[in-house]
Amino acid sequence: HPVKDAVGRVVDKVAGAVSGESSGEVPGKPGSETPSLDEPTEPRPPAAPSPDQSGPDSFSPTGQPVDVPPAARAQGGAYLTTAQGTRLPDSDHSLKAGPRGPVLLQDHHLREKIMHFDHERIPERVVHARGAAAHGVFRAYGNASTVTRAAFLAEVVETPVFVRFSTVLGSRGSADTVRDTRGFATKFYTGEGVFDLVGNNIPVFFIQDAIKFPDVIHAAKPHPDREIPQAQSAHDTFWDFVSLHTEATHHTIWNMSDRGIPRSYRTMEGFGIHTFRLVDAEGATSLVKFHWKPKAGVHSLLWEEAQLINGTDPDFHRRDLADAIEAGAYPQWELGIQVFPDTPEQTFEGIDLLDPTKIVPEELAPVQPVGLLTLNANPANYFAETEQVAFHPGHLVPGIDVTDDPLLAGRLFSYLDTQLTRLGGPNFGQIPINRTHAPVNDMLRDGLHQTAVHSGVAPYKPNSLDGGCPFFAGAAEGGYVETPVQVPAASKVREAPASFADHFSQPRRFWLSLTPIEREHVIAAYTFELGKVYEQPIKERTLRALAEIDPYLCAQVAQGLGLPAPAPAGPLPPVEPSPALSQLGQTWPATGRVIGIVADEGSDLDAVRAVRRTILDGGMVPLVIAPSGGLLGAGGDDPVTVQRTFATARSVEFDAVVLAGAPAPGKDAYGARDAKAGGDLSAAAGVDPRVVLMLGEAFRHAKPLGGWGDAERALAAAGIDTSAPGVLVADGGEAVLEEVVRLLGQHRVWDRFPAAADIA
Ligand code: HDE
Repeated sequence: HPVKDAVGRVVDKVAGAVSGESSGEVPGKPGSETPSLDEPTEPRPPAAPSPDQSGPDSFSPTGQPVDVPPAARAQGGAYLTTAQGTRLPDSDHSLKAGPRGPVLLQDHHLREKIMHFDHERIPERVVHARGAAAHGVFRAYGNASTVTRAAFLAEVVETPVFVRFSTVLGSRGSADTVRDTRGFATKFYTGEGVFDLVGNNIPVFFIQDAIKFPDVIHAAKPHPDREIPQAQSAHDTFWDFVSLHTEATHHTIWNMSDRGIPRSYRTMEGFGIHTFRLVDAEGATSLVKFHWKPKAGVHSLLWEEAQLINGTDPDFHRRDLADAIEAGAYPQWELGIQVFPDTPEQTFEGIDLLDPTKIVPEELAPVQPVGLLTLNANPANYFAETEQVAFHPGHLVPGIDVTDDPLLAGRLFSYLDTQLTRLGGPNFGQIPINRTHAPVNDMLRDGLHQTAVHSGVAPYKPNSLDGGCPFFAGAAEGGYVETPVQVPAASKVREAPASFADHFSQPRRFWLSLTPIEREHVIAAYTFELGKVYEQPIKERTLRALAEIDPYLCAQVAQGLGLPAPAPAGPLPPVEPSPALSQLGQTWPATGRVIGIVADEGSDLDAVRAVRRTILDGGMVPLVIAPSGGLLGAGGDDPVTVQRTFATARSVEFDAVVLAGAPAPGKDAYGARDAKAGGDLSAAAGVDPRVVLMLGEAFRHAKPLGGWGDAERALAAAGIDTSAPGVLVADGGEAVLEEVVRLLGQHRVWDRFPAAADIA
């Protein structure tokens, strides 16, 4: 029920939300109790002409309705028209002087159609070009009222949001699972104006001053001569820059860790990076850092998986986000803040809060939850929403202010500026996805793509002709009043503060906080990336930086490169690890994880149905994989829809794989009959080789595996010992599933890795 607050904003009061706590319940969408990813096996009849002549309804690929607000509908009327609404009898043939004659210049429809098509593309983002987005809702717990007057945080209200995730380096059509930083940008449509939290999945940045941004991006983007490599940092110019510019060391080690290859956008943390200044209702200020904590846990891919996915499904993260939302497994994050006193030094425990290459360990300043984000709807149109959304760190609301972080200062200029090129003029705020939900009463006028028809004759202040309107709002009327922060008397200089000179103690802390398995991944990543570098001096310089982080890390990478390991310049500083930086060792819900069920006509279909239902009820996504598409048990009352075939499935799509065995052992299993019939595949021990490949990969990637019936035969064909960790063959599907779900809580069966024994 919309409720208006004191300043007339429409806000939704949330019943029962508890300060500082999440209820765990997902705001429901109608009919979501039976989510299904079944693809239609029967052709759908064409849509009947709509009597009200409205545009077609939007459907997802699995036939679920997509909500487009009526006001945003671009189509109306039953007939094809020109852009001017003139009905058309034909759109397949140009107007010609006779069927074989020349095309006539007077063909206005041809001219309009081709003209519009010629201009369909807009410049892609200069960074973060590749992205995927979703709509959702942010529900504040209200406890942040102690530090901010921003109503969307300080009151128990729901605020609509639009979130865009992205990679940084690749072009718009590049693959999703490259090693890169991920963007995590949230637009809050609050009653007091738009607030954008434009963050990343890594809490530090490559540079401390915005003036270096063109340098780091030019170095990281493909080489200017051949424009390769696409979407990756494994090349000379990147390592040249970061090895010369050692303030990038901290961000780089995060990139080389598992954080650089997230399992899913749903399993990423997000960070505002910069320190912001919050202002409460009395005007008291605090310094804060923003954190997004995924309810599904923080999980990553393995490097081999990431590489396979880039080929088999370059849209992996985009598809994963959309599928999860469509299945009703709504991704959720808690927004948390680390709060520091706003002292003149702007440091905390000796850490400079204005240095965006530094974190404050959570053990020193706990992350306090202040609200819950739920993504519950996919965009209806990629271009209109995901491509045209324009974020800006300067979109602020009363109660949230910026600090003098020199990186943030440059961003406050850049994000408006870039939209002029990308969206073609200063009126991009009028594009539906960018429109604020608060009333707008500005004095900005005209410009390219102006869609508003402004009334009044006096778009200036002071005026008497429009009655002096509109009026200024002070703090009492909800105005954005800048915090009167003292600026120290100083001379103009092009210099960084002395505290910005420490480039290695924090990367060292990060390294020391990782478990042995995670450290092995970091070593492998540096060795891979530097192995792709041609220039020897760049590798040597990077090894010198690694020596300042840790001698073991440096020695291992040096060995992989076949180079001597340098010694650090001096004794390494003592640093305390921060266990919160490790992704391992915690247990998470299995919600939203994808479980492949390998089945064929010989399988016990009752068991398949039951397991599928249990997976769905647990908020996970089951995908039935069979030799060919269509239905299993098509002749029976309750056939099972096949969602992946042996030709389209690859292990990397699944978090776990279970084998729905035949009740009676001894028959050919999992499509081997079909494979033999096809004559071009050799079936090992009566098991389709594609199943053997899937099981082998899933085992190598430490995924839970299980099965019932004669499943053991397929595992044996893949050379998998059923007594290995995380492999379970039982009598029935339910017991297997229980164990698989338990194992998914730790994401992978880490015991399968040699270093696992060392994990505390
Ligand atoms: Fe950005 N960044 N950035 N950035 N950034 C852009 O804005 C820029 C930085 C981030 O999904 C651009 O609309 C400068 C830090 C995200 O649409 C551009 C500097 C962080 C996105 C721009 C930074 C980010 C962008 C390109 C150095 C994490 C994607 C298109 C001072 C806190 C937003 C656009 C989306 C996008 C400039 C550094 C995050 C050119 C100059 C630090 C998530 O304005």
